[in-house]
Amino acid sequence: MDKALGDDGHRAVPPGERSELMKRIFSGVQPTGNLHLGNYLGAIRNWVQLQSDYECIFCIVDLHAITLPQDPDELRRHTREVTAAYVAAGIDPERCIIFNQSTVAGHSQLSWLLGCLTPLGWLNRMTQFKEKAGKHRENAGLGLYAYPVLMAADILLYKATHVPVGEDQKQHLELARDIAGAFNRRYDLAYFPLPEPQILGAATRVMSLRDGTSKMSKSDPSDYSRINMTDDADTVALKIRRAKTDPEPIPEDVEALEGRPEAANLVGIYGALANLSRAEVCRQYGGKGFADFKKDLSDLAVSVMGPIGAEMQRLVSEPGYVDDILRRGAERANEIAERHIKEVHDIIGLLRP
Ligand code: AQP
Repeated sequence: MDKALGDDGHRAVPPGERSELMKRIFSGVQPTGNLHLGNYLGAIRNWVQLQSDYECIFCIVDLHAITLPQDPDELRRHTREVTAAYVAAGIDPERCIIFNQSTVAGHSQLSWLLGCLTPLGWLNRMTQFKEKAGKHRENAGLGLYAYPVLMAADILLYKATHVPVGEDQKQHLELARDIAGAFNRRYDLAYFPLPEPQILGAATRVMSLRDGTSKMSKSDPSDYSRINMTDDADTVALKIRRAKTDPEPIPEDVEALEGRPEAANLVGIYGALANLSRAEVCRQYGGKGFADFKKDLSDLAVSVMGPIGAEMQRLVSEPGYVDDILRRGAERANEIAERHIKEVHDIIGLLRP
């Protein structure tokens, strides 16, 4: 094979770029309020572990948030709150780049460029659009429909190689890979790495406390469906006490959780918080009723989430400190983004006179 060609037969990137392609993480959370245990266990907690092995870029994806209507003051407040959650959970703003998406123009720029080569058929397959647009599809905004292209741009703008997300984002990640491949093929270059999803940890899909068949979500109208990262100890205990279960005790054999979505969810949450497998939790609590188990679960949830929630509240009360983190993060992100946007313009043939 021609040395200038990559493994997939396309022209390889210059050697100087290689080191930059090695191990870079990009991920984000929408500042849409009600940050919950699912966001923590499925995403943020895993990022804390990754920061020592990867160059990490963690974004507060405010442009994604506005694909649905947001109150401007609430949007600003939630943007600071997500930033505070990252830092309170243990993400080091010196080591990692933390910024909000709208402060780096490259996200919107690359989104347009990638949108021009994304077939509508690929977007029509996205299940999250169907869920969020609901029955009134014709009234849904173009932004909501094009959301996965912006997400591909978020990742590819930094040539991120790995993307740690919860299971619900898997389909969007696959699309990002397809879009990267389409760009590389169109210009016969191995320019964008194909980003690898990292669906990590024991709680890749935490379910609602009210319905074990739907995921815990910020937008669920019932606050009893989720444990918010800022809930106090009494609220956590109340929500867990009221969490839906079934009349059967916890089984000794984990297989017997099959067909018991609410029981499986609570056992899963306990395991994720205690760093135990579901089988280990079943062995420990097998035969016991949910009343005792729920008491232990709330104590555990409060002991893990309480200090993080308290630190979040403390940081949010210091908006100057949070804004400094975002400002510095935006400068660092822009350095990478502007370089890559220039390269992409050159590849496409957009003249920069
Ligand atoms: N229930 C969940 N279990 C595990 N991981 C989850 N994530 C979200 N919900 C769960 C992961 O959290 C990260 C940030 O998610 P997001 O804010 O970008 O949006 P989302 O996936 O749409 O999350 P929500 O909370 O359900 O918001 P709404 O209600 O607005 O849709 C992602 O890595 C996600 O996988």
